[in-house]
Amino acid sequence: MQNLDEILTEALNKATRERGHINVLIAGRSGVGKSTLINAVFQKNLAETGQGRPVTKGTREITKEGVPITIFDTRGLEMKDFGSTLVELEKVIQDRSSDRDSNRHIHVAWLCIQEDGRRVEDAEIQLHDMLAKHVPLVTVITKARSDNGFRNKVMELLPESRNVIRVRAIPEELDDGYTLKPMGLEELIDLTSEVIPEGKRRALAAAQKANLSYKRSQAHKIVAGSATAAAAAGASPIPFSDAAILAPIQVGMIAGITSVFGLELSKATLSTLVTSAIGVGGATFVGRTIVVNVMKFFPGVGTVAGGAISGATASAITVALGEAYIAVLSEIFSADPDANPDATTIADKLKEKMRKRSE
Ligand SMILES: Nc1nc2c(ncn2[C@@H]2O[C@H](COP(=O)(O)OP(=O)(O)OP(=O)(O)O)[C@@H](O)[C@H]2O)c(=O)[nH]1
Ligand SMILES: [Mg+2]
Repeated sequence: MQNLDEILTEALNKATRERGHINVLIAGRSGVGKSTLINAVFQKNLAETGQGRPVTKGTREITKEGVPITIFDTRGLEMKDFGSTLVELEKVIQDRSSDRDSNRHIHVAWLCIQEDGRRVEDAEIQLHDMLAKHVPLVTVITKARSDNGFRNKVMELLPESRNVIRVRAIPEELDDGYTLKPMGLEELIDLTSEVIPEGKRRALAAAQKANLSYKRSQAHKIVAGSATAAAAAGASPIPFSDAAILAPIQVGMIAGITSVFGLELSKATLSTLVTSAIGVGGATFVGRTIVVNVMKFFPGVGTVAGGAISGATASAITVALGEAYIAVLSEIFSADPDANPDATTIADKLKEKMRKRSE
């Protein structure tokens, strides 16, 4: 029989492994808005507050503890020795893509060109040619205001782009008092998701803050997977005394959802969620207590028929728990994409949400 610590450790390891780490290369001339875009799209003002480390003369690698992304911020396109920069960069990309650990590959590149100049330079075309040879390339037209056919021109000149997206990373105030709202950021995440390996989507969901629906859709996939696992566990009805076998599935699901929403994946966080939201007291029969308490929260959802839990019930209570948790996190992050809620706050809201659902 597993104790709580073992259940939590297993759930955390699985969630961390399945989330993985994504590497995004963001290239463009100085001043096109790369740092602004990074801060608008990813968590925690990565471009300003992240740890930067030079990789080549023109490229630095930015990371931040707890955010499963590494950004390769590439500039120097306007330098005279751009040719050697390009060779150096290509070598970095090739070395990484031959690494056996897929968490080290560069998974996608964003080539940023600003709309203002309405020009695509030679250096940008060369960079496009080189990048597209090795990684999926998305071209980003930054500081978008009025297209006037520029996007078509870009598609013509940079034909290997998997997509060309116009974005405005920050609001722009016009002289007459109008303000243009940010645009294109959600779409940039959706289109990026389409070109990266499926195994990197959870890391993308976790690292970004611009697209809440994307986090939700990744979380729903986790719920669906857990529901299937729970149904399989109950394929021959689970005697009530063995309900504990569902606990790792449900705690694993909570850990997975926590991870795609970009919250800290620590034992302390997960432990607070499980103990205070679901209510787990003593150390004996923890697994069963978790499942029994979840069932108590959703009395209408499934029943213990003849002293056993059917596959349908096991799956239904798992879905109810997962959906309640997604709803709580969605509310928190739609109120504030930069929210940094502590585990106790989340646990209280989850308990409240489950109470409401059970009424
Ligand atoms: N209006 C408007 N201004 C923007 C936008 N994105 C960036 N800027 C401005 O453009 C300037 C340059 O932006 P950065 O993000 O520093 O550009 P960068 O590409 O990181 O520049 P380097 O780090 O020098 O390579 C800043 O003044 C930004 O505020 C945008 O979407 N709209
Ligand atoms: Mg910058």
